[in-house]
Amino acid sequence: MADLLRLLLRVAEKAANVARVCRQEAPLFQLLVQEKTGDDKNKKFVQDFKTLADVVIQEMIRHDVGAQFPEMVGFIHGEESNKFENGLGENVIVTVCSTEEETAALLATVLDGDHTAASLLARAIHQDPATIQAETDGLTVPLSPSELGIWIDPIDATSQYIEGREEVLEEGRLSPSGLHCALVLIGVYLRSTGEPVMGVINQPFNHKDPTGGSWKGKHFWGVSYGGTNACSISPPKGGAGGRRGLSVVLSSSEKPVVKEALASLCGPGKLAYASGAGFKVLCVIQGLTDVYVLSEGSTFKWDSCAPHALLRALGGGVVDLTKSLRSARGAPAHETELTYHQPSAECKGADRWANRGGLVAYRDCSQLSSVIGALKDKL
Ligand code: 2IP
Ligand code: CA
Repeated sequence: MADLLRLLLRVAEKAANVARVCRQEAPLFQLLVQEKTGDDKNKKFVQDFKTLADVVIQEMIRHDVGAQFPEMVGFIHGEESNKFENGLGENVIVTVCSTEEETAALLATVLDGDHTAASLLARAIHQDPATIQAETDGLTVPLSPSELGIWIDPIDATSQYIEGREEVLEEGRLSPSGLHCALVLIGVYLRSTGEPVMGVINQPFNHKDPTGGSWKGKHFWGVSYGGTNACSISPPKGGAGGRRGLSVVLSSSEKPVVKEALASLCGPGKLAYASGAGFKVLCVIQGLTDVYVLSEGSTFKWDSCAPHALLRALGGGVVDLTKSLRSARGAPAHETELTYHQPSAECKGADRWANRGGLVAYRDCSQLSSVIGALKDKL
């Protein structure tokens, strides 16, 4: 497990590099942002480029993990399909080839022959990332790769990534939107039960290097299985809300009835809104807020798996909101914690992997109970 964790930290850092390169290198950045002014055909092409950046990152992770752990091939899933239709209506399977030149040539076919952009992207994909320091020595978990599956979200909060507003993060303060909300999420689950056992989160745009002005990232990881719980960050101080009162983060598009019920539970100034599903869970992990509530089925397994594993390592979790409300109303008890191994049979396409009942992400069980109690008669 420690080997897998080290590999995931490395590939997440490579993914973060690709995300940074797409904003730093002018020919790629142009492709990312010209959507606003382009005509329809151009819009379609740029839309494709955003998807391409995601697909390339996902395939790179799949390639590197599959190379070191062949037992995991076939169990590495992500948001995107690698069957890619370019702006000219041609179908191309995007993969990472064995050499940078081959990858560049393949990418050029989906980038309308733009060899400059294709070469820049290929270089970032094949580059070795900076060494990631992680205190993983002595971490032993009795699981083998053949028991595990992976969910990848190459870039969560894509809209914030594209918009690219730069914020200076303040210690201990939740900053609701901006480039820092974009995250690379890699979650590992147990194939037999679907429980999330390991998560890596890379925040490619955490702060700017004061000397060179280039963006620097930050990474977080957690492992939780059996009696072993380990996390790169320590549980936040202050325990279960106590005197400071409960704080909650929501999507700005949350239903008014949920906003109102939680506003009266938390009191003034304790309700925050932020972008990015992964980022909101990260805010709970970091103790910037206590709970993240979402009443819609608008997140997916790739959004929640990685940060869920970190929350479990800290003693918290992520539950299905609808199931939790049902059991609070007296329905027979069922497992409410989200799992990652089974699709919803009654749905099609990406919806099969949606967290359909909404969710609550928490660090502390008593805070989860307060939230469920406040919403029990409202939804
Ligand atoms: C999105 C992204 C959105 C989030 C949505 C996710 O993933 O994180 O920000 O909505 O649930 O699926 P909101 O910000 O309202 O919480 P992606 O950017 O990868 O599509
Ligand atoms: Ca996402």
